[in-house]
Amino acid sequence: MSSSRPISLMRFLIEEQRAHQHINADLRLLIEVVARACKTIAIAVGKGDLGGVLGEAGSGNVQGEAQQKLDVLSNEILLEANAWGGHLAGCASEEMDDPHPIPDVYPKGNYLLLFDPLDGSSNIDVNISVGTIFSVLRCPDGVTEPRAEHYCQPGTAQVAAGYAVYGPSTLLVLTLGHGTHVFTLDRELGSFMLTRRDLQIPAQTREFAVNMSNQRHWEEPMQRYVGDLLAGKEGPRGKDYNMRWVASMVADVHRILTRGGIFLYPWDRKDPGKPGKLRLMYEANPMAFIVEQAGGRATTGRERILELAPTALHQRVPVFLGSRDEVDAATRYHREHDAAGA
Ligand code: P6P
Repeated sequence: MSSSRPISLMRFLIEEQRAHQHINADLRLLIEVVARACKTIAIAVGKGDLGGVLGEAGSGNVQGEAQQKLDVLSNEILLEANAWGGHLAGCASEEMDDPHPIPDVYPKGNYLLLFDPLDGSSNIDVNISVGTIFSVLRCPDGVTEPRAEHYCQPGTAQVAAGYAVYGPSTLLVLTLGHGTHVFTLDRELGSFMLTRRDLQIPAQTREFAVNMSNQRHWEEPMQRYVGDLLAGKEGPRGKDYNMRWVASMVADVHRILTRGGIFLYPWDRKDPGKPGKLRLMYEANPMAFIVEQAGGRATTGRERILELAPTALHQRVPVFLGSRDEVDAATRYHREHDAAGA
């Protein structure tokens, strides 16, 4: 077979296992099982109205959000796929209040899997790209029944992270701590094939992603930062910017990984009790790991996301991530504001 053909996810993982000590058989199985679950979710998402799975499930999740039928189905697909392999000590999901133990009938492993089974699900009924986000941690030694506090590890403890984006093509973007790599689902083979190895985000950008309808609720440094972007080449940044907002984090982050940009979801006064909209453990941390492994940055506007010490499984956090120089600029606005007020 010609060497120009892309290699499969399985071959990539086996070659990574040979080349580095950071991946073992259980972690390889975990990634393959999650990838297979994402293929099943892609099929369900792709059926749309024909699958009878659009619309609300009639239930709510711990976030207080109405669950879509596909949210619940995607969650079940991931739980069932990961139950029997003996690679996990437990799972945690945006869609479940508490961590989900591995059934006693199956052996347990040393990894913890956290996921947002279907991110951006409010876009499903209008046929906009959605995705699955996942993060992998080690279960603390000696813990056989992991509780929420055992999942609350800093993002730097992640051994792997990835997302699937269900768009015009179905992609799996993955990091095992040695670069960020893109796999495209070959629907005829039914396999994810390596199409981009060691992706690098452009350090600079002219594109930002934010929900502008929240502008009046932002704190001063965020107002000033975005105001300077909108001022364009006549303003302090000296260049014109473009704006995109899909309202599906996976779609926005994938565009940024591919062509550069900055994703912004800051704290706002709309709900002062919430430190942000996005969840740290299964949205911000995995995306931050992926972005940093591609040469980008991810902060809260003040601190590196991966170094945050989590206090709760479903805690929220402000998110500024993407092109290195642009995230540094946005973070500088916030730090200078704080220093002036100190
Ligand atoms: P807004 C989807 O609900 C999500 O969690 C992310 O995927 C997305 O980036 C964000 O919320 C969109 O939020 O306030 O623009 O609807």
